[in-house]
Formats: sequence, structure tokens, C-alpha cells
Amino acid sequence: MSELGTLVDLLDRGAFVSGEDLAARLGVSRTMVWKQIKALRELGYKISAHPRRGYHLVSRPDKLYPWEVAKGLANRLIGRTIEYFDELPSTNQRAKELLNTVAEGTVVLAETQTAGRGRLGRSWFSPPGAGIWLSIIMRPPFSPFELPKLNLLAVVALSRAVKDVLDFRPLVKWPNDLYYQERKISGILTEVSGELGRMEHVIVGVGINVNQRLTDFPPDLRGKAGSLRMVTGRFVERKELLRKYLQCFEEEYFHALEHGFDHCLAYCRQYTATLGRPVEVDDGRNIYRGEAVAIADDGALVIERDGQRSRVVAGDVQPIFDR
Ligand code: BT5
Repeated sequence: MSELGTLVDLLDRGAFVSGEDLAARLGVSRTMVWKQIKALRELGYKISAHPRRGYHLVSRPDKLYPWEVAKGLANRLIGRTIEYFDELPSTNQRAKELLNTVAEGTVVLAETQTAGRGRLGRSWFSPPGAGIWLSIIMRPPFSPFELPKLNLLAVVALSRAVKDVLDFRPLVKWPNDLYYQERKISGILTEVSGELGRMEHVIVGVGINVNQRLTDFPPDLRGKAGSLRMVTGRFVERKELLRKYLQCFEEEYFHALEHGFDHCLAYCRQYTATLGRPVEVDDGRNIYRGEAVAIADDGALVIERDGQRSRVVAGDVQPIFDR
């Protein structure tokens, strides 16, 4: 953990701690302690100071500082390094720049994105502090044909994490979204680099709407976007959810490495916002309507129309809800 993280922990023990004590525990001078306290205050920590008793942590800011997210996270791969930014154009873009210099499992996080990206050149609305905008850098030993399943794995992990932390289960909308009550809570953008037939790096970009109210969304999204707060009716602690997500992602990933994707696919079939529904498909060449009837073992979606079945491997599949 970083020095600042250690200092936060020392300050958060209920009672006041003297500057001398802090200096001894951190192995630094009292002047350095004072400088670090100042730095923490600038980061939004409220720390009270008493001339004789020392320092005491009053409150933490609602920020996803790496040491806050890493607290209690015992992962061996995902999130062992967290690159944190107050603002980025796009975490996927930044992850791409870092690809060759960081370890696998590195997470790039930003409090806000000014040019957040969706698929096919679409944009992703990422206001400051209201959501979790992150990218995970992976070097999976999979063939590119397995990419649709890795995409689903990222969605499954999030559905599980939300269920664990908030006790409701958002549904998997093939191929890359999480829905609850017909609103999009999260979207995933997976980008690959490598040569033909081989995936060198995969960047899994995840956007999670956490604390927005309906009116915080731009008008064009108000009919279809949702946040975790809109479901629970209360403020949601982002750090805890993010930590749980990184845990669930790691569990699902190692499970897939060792046993394949059956478990992940079974989850998608059980907790689905797509299967058994009329859908509108845009496969990049044609737009048509049909019914989503199955998720194949390779992660493709099977559509039935006029008694004929066809497979969609990539594209947009929009459930037609009766609103
Ligand atoms: C996605 O694309 O759903 C993938 C979104 C991935 C975002 C993450 S955030 C961290 C990382 N860094 C990035 O730059 N991106 C990733 P797609 O299926 O194409 O959906 C995009 C569409 O969703 C848009 O055209 C809007 O209609 C809608 N949309 C945009 N922002 C939204 C939001 N915050 N919540 C719900 N829907 C949104």
C-alpha cells in the first residue's frame, strides 16, 4: 500500500495519534508527517488536529483512490496495480497507451471521462464521481474466438458483485450490458490488440452507473439509462462495489482458465435480459426482428425468425420491451 494509504489507516483507529507516533510508525520525520497530512487534506480527507493529542481522521472523501480500493483486496492478478486519474478522455484509451509498460491485471480508473467510448464509435456518458469508469488490462491465453465469452464474463462478474453488495441482481443483456428493470446500468467495451489469430492484449472497459439520479442523465438517455442508486433509493458506496467487482472478475476469470466458460454461460442463460424476448438485431449488415432463443456454447446469440435460426456473434441486440 502507498505511504498515504498507510497514514490513512494509522489515523483511522478511533483515537487521536500524535505526530511523533506517526513519524515513528512510518519511519519518517515529523515534518514529513505534516506534509503528508496536508496532502491528504488536499485530497479531501477531513483530519482534525489537536496541539497535544495529535491527529484524528474525521471522514474520507468519496473518491476511488488506489489505497482505498486496494484495502482488503486479496487478488493475485486483477487490480494489484491501480492507475488512478481524476480525469481522462477515456480509460480504455489510457490503458492502450500503458499496454506494454504495466503488469497484466492493471486497472486504469478515472473519476470522470471527457470522451468515454461505447462500441462502434458511440459515446459513454461518464460524469465525475457518479459512476465507476475503469479498464482492466488482460493478456488472456484465449483465441480471439473466445472474446465474446470474455465480454460476457465481465458482465457476469458485475451482476454477481451487485447482488453481493446491494442484494439485487441486474440481468445480463447480450453481449455487453447489464440491465435492471429495462434500464441500462452498465456497459462493457472490450478492445483487442494482437496479430491475426492471437490476442496479445485485451482491454476490458467497464462503465457502471452508480449514484446518478434520473435527471442527472442527459435527456436522450433518460428513457433507457439507470443507476444503482435509482434502484436502491439510496447513495451507494463506490469503493466497496468496485472492490467486490475486482474480486468477482478474478474468480470468474480463473474459473474460466481452469474449467472453461460453462459456468459463466450458465449464469448468462439464467439471469438474462435477452433470452425469450422479441429483439431487434443489428448485425452490422442487416437490421431485423426475431426472438432471442439461446446463447450458444461459444457465446453467440441464437435468433429465431420465421422458424429459422441464425447466430449473431457481434452486434446490437435490443430487447423490445412493452413499455
Ligand atoms: C457500451 O457501448 O455500452 C460500452 C460502454 C463502455 C464504457 C466504459 S467506461 C470505461 C471504459 N472507457 C471507455 O472509454 N469506455 C469504457 P454501447 O453498447 O455502444 O452503448 C453505448 C450507448 O449507450 C450510447 O450510444 C448511449 O445510447 C448509451 N449510453 C451512453 N452513456 C450511458 C450511460 N452512462 N448509461 C447508460 N447508457 C449510456
